[in-house]
Amino acid sequence: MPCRKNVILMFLAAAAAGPLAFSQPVRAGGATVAAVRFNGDRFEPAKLTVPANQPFKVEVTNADNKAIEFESFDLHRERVVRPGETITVYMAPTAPGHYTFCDDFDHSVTEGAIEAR
Ligand SMILES: [Cu+2]
Repeated sequence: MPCRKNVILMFLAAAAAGPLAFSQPVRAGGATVAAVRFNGDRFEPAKLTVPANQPFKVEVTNADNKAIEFESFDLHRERVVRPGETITVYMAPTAPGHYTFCDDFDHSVTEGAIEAR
């Protein structure tokens, strides 16, 4: 259970990241939430940064008019996201590293990545 001090330190760390702050995850209800949006041909942002060794959630919004399958082979998750839908994918505590995700329905879509650190 994280204490308030850790939450404040996380916000300070996010603020210190400066221009990258827009892609920093939000911590709500004890778990980090990182949001990504599929806009028709790519995921935005292309890279999500989350804290290592802590559970986190990825909110995936599909802003396109066709279904996608949000898939991370690295993190063992796959979820269909219908047009206009936002889903939440729960992730287990993850070792520091770089983990890719893709649209498993369309491999021409540029892969995104989750950076745990
Ligand atoms: Cu799949």
